Amino acid sequence: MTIPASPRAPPKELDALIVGAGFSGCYLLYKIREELKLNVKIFEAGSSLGGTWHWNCYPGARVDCPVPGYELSIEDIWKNWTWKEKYPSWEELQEYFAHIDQELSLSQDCFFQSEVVSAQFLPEQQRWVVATKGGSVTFAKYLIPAIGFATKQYIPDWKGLDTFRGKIYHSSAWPKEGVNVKGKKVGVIGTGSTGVQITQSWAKEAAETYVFQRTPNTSLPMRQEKLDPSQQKDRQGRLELFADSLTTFGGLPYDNVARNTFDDSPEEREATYERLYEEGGLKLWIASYKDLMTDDAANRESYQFWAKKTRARINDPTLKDALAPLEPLHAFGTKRPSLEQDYYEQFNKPHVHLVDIKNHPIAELQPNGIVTTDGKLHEVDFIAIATGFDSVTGGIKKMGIKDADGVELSQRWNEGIYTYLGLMVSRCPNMFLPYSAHSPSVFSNGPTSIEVQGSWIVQIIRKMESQGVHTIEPKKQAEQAWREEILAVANMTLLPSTKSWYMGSNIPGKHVEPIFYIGGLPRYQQKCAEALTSWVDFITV
Ligand code: N01
Repeated sequence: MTIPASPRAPPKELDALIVGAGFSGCYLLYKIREELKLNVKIFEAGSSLGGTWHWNCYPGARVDCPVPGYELSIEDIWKNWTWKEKYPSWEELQEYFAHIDQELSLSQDCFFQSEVVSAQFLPEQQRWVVATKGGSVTFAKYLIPAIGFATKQYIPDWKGLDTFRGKIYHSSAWPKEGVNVKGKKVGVIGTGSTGVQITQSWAKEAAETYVFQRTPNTSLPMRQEKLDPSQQKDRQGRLELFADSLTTFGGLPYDNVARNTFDDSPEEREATYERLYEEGGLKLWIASYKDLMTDDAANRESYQFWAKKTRARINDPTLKDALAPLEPLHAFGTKRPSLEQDYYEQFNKPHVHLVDIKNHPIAELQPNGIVTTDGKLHEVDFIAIATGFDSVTGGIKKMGIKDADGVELSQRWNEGIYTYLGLMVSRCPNMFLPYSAHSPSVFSNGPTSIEVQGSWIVQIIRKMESQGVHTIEPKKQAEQAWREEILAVANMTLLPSTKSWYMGSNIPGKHVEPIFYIGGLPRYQQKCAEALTSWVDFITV
């Protein structure tokens, strides 16, 4: 689905300006337009709805949360939509966004290929002034950067990067028409969720596949299923699924085992792990014992179960140790496990090679390949860069947000992120940040937490409009309290012990701290509800 760039000029004045047309942008456009009747538009850098699913169209890209469930709960969308696979591919998700557009007529209020490059709050005018790359300037009372966590790619500064003569792509800037690697030599750099998915696809087509691994992924079996359309017609069932998802830690239609690991006997534990592993998806992580992420020994138990299962799928003893070592290299789940279908089996093929860049990092790129510090040249025609993102703060910086004092938000956050509920920021009046820092976003089913946050934003704007409030911003002490909650909850977990994008430690020089809220969706909703009952945490004008 590609909607041509709109020839219309962006409006000069708006009530609300949303940046980004992913799940949160679409949800908020619809709700603000239909329920609040405000003049609201989306500015989107891409050429269609979809957000992350517009950009991430690399081979094998698919979601790791199941459907039905990974979707908006707006009935006008799901009543006429049938999912084909339990874990939809990017192609199916793009079709889904085209369907959303058809049902809710969203693109009429979108300005595509309109990348926002600056946004500043003007105190005298009590509104935001927003500029796009194309040179347009728009004033808006409310600003909603709905830009997700993965807007800013991370590409390491490898020597010789621009000398490579083959084709090279970052995963989130993949050509829509695809890349034909049949008979070619390919390299995949990075083994996060993206690298695993690309490897799994490319290894089936390319003549030689080189996978450059620094840290092995703890990938879990996806257990993909074709879905039966008739089972998606149960209206009551769907309503219950959405309602149930709001009650679980991760916004998914299941929760964790309500016991600690060592409450069970070794046999009971084995049976539990076995069941979760067989059910597939992220369950061995998210639906496991409740102390998995807080207790070292408990975490180790589940890791060792995973390693045993995974090693059994790999033929070569050296590869067993490289892909699934007996001893964990980091606590299980503190780096996001990818979902795989036959990732490990690829390494049993003679044309698939694992390159250890932990011990021999990439030294440089040359015109015909990648050289590692042991002096080896790995000749390749195509390279997939799957090194991830400068999550959240990279995107905020790229958007050039300046507060009421003219200070860049990214600069304010250089030594630590401060938000109120992961939704608002002091000195940034009337700005709301869905699916951003300090929110449950990446530790939850995306659309579920987006709706929790989105409906909070709609409620607060409604209250402002009905009470004639011009501006609202959180007090500094309210921000401080939320930061303390973020840190306290994260410090109860094993998360800070690992270098990962959850902690910002994947980017050289970035401030290391927990970027997201890991206290679970029910507690988060309670905090959001409390904030709406009184205005004590806000400064209003
Ligand atoms: O990025 P990552 P990603 N030299 O940061 C390696 C979502 N997502 O794009 O672990 C060599 O996880 C790095 O190594 P190490 C999902 O939430 C979802 O894969 O730092 N290698 C790592 O292996 C996911 O978690 C899906 O040692 C370097 C990799 O690059 C998030 O997006 C699919 C390096 C980066 O992994 C990000 O995933 C895809 C260097 N200088 C993405 N720097 C779904 O399935 C980094 N690496 C829904």
